[in-house]
Amino acid sequence: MINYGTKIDQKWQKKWEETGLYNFDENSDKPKLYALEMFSYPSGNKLHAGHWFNYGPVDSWARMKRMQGYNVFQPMGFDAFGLPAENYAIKTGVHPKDSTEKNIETMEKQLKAMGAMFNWDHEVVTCRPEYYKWTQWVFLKLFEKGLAYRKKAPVNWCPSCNTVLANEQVVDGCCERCSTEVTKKDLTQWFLKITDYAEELLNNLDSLDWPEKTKAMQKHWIGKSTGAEVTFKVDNSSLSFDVFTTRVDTLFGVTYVVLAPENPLVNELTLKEHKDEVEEYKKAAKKQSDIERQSITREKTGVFTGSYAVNPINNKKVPIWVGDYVLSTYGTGAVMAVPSHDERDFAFATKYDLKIVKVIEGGTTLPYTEYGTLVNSDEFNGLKSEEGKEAIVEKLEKMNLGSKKTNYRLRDWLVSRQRYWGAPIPIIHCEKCGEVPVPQNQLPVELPYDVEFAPDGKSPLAKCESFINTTCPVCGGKAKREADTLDTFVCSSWYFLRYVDNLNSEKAFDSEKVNKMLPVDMYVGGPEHACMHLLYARFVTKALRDMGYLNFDEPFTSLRHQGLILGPDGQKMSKSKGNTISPDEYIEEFGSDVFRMYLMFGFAYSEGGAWSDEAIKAIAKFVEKIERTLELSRNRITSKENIKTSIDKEEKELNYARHYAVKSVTEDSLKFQFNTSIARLMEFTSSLYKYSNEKTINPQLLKDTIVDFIKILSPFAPHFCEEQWELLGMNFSIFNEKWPEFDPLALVKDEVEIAIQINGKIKSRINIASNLKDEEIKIHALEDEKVKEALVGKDVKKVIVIKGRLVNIVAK
Ligand code: ANZ
Ligand code: ZN
Repeated sequence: MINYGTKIDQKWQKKWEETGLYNFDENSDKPKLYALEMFSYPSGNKLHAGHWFNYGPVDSWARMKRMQGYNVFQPMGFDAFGLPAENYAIKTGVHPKDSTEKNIETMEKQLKAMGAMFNWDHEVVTCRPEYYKWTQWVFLKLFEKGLAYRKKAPVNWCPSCNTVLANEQVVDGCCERCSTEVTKKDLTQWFLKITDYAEELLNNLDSLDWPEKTKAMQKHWIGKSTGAEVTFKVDNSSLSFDVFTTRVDTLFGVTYVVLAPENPLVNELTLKEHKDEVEEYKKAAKKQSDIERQSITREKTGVFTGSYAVNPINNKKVPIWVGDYVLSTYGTGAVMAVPSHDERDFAFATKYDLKIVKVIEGGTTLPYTEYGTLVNSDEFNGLKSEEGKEAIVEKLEKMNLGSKKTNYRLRDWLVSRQRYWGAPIPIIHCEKCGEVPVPQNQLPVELPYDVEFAPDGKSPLAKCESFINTTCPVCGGKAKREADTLDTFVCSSWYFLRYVDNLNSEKAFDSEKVNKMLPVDMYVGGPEHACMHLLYARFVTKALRDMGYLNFDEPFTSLRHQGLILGPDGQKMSKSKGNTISPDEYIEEFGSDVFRMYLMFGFAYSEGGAWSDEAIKAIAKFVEKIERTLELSRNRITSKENIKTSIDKEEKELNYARHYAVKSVTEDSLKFQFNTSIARLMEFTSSLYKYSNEKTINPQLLKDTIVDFIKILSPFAPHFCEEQWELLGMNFSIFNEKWPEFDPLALVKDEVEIAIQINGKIKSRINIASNLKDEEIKIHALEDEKVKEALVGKDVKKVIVIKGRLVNIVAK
């Protein structure tokens, strides 16, 4: 009889649900454990192998934690707003709300078939008004604190999605979603002031148990850089401008300055005879993306404005150029150029025949970009770079022409989207009162259903008269609603808070409840979220903390990333390549446990790899072997024949296998090393099988051992193990049992197995006490029956003992 598969799955899933086994008890006095997997996007493609790889192993981990005495909270929900549903609607005419709700229904069923301990009564769905009401509330709180603002700015525009993109959504100059090349557009947009938290977002990274690579990516994205701002006056003019430099020690080497083409000063500075050329250059620069402009390999270009600036440290006049390698969005949009010590400046100066003055002694060739000793720098000559920086800034400060300055690469988060399927931004524009927040008692600002959402670059909501026209909450006059919707990353920047208190209709969440349950103890999801979701969630947490709603600094204490499951051909799964694996068919055939165990055994969790049908079949065979073994063990335990009460060599071996497995499965699973955990369970199964076939057995020991065996297997094969637990005559549920602990003494082997070779070929194996001396081992080896037989007619020339493992006999 086969005791795994969908039938067993359903039996136990039903029982778990009926008995409310996994219901979260917020009043439990056990320590809390918040295990969270990144929620899914409800797509028409249903759950794929990647979802299972994300959710299954984490559920196993959480089950182990539950058995170790934790009060586990493991909620699930849907990140339901966003472009795919809208694009699907444009293609098929099915309204995003309808397709999304339908997809959620299917995916909920699939997720339930997984048999995870999800707390479904805490589910959140971000596109439902009862959720986005509070997303709007979060936005308004940020607005109140000056952390949400509107400004006209050159923004990233995807001409195919017809919407703006956050910097984080531009990958190598292309739209993260559709890979179309991103252009720049001047638009008035909403931003969240994540930059206010740049320093804390950077500093707290060190305290997090996160993958180092992810921390490094965030660090780089935040991009802290310490230097100085230096003021250059424009010669023969009252104008001046600041430059940001990380190398103020090279100030004497400045031979020209460069302004970004977008810098508003350019118009004022450019002399008549240079106007045409500069205008043309500006136009051309507009077409380039920031990424292209920063490319190291691209030839540096620029034009001269005709004006000069004065270097504050030595009063030398230097020409002012316009060049697109200077970005308007970084620092001050102006740089002091030091061709002798900067690659880009060197290339530029060489091309346009500008002066090059060496001011740092160190290397043999120019540009020399390392630190060194100052030369050609008047009173600062002889100082080391670091000292030079300090001394020069000090002098600039005295003249009021410079100071230390820290810059960040991080930009404010652009959150408005000109699309339909998102949470409306809860702001009303009044001619008299300006931007007026929608009062809290009028939330949610509901997303209207009947809207023409085909994208034409304008917000679909702007065309919906009944939505857009309203009255001003302050003066009662005619006003218009904000027509843009929020980036879906705003919805997901706080969902982990709402899970705890998802039914609250008075508040986004009860602070006391949330402070008790958070931070999330273990967060698991894809690494692609390093500089988006994970950064945004940290920012919103800190902002809400500063408003007094939360008492913790970081949302996710520990973070793990799952790897990617590839198609059988080793390629990324995709419909067009025809290499996708649909879990459903495998679940139908093997059930959830085999599928999950295959994923856990077949791949290193953080790495993933190529799918293999053979390997999943091997796991099914393994489960069958376990089943046979346990059946045999049960029969031996209940049979009154061939039993003993003593603890002999066989019992010691079994006991060793048991405690070794408990130890390694516990330790490896904690480290998310599920593949080695299952390998240990395989070894344990073999030991059990061997013992169950012994002539005489110790029934008590065997029973204790299979109790532990089923327990440590249960997180990996939850349905199967409930069944086996029942067959053993134990009480429901195994998941209320305590996780076994290992006995270190059982792991001290007092006997070891030694292989005996004759002329390099293994002839026999013997068990001997582990503390024997080499001479004693030799005697045991030579006395072995098989060895004696093999040595008949031969002379022993030499016996070599290799410590505790092997005896090699050389004989002729
Ligand atoms: C003079 C200098 C001399 C520089 C030298 C470097 C080496 P990070 O580390 O990324 O902060 N810079 C400043 N603003 C810029 C902008 N808007 N667009 C392009 N480049 C800009 O880099 C800071 C350095 O990048 C600054 O230091 C400035 O060049 C340049 F031997 O100033 B440096
Ligand atoms: Zn008004």
